[in-house]
Amino acid sequence: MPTNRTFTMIKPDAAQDGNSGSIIKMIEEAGFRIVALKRTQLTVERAGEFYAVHSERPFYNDLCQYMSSGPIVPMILEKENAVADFRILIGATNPANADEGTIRKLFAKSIEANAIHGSDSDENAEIEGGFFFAHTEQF
Ligand code: RTP
Ligand code: MG
Repeated sequence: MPTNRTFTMIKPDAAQDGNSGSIIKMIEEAGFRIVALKRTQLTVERAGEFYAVHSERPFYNDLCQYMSSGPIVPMILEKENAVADFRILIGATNPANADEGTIRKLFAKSIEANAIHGSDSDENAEIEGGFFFAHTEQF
């Protein structure tokens, strides 16, 4: 089967709590290959751009504040069926509904501070990866 790519970022709550290493270990043990990785911080404007699809939602302003509140760890990942399998690995948006053993069940604090992002389609994975990484940074 061909591999494809997804995009993820460890969100400020998990990065601040020192959980990046544990989360990256879970990602690699689940069979994802890291294609690109860095630690960086979004401005509130860049967070707004990344989550522009949610600009009409009531939680948008809070989300942009939260996502710019501290360092994040964006990554591009590769695996067979990467987008769908990664959504299973991270679990439901609200950690109260996340399955046992998922990253959000283990590390998320709330529906907003939910530890990690995962792209929802191949098309968005490409766009989101390009938001953080030049092609010369993807191996
Ligand atoms: P993500 O895009 O971050 O992987 O999360 P998702 O697909 O599971 O959830 P989505 O609906 O795309 O929402 C994006 C992020 O917005 C925050 N959120 N807050 N307060 C709320 O009701 C609420 N709902 C969503 C979360 O950080 C969510 O991951
Ligand atoms: Mg989403």
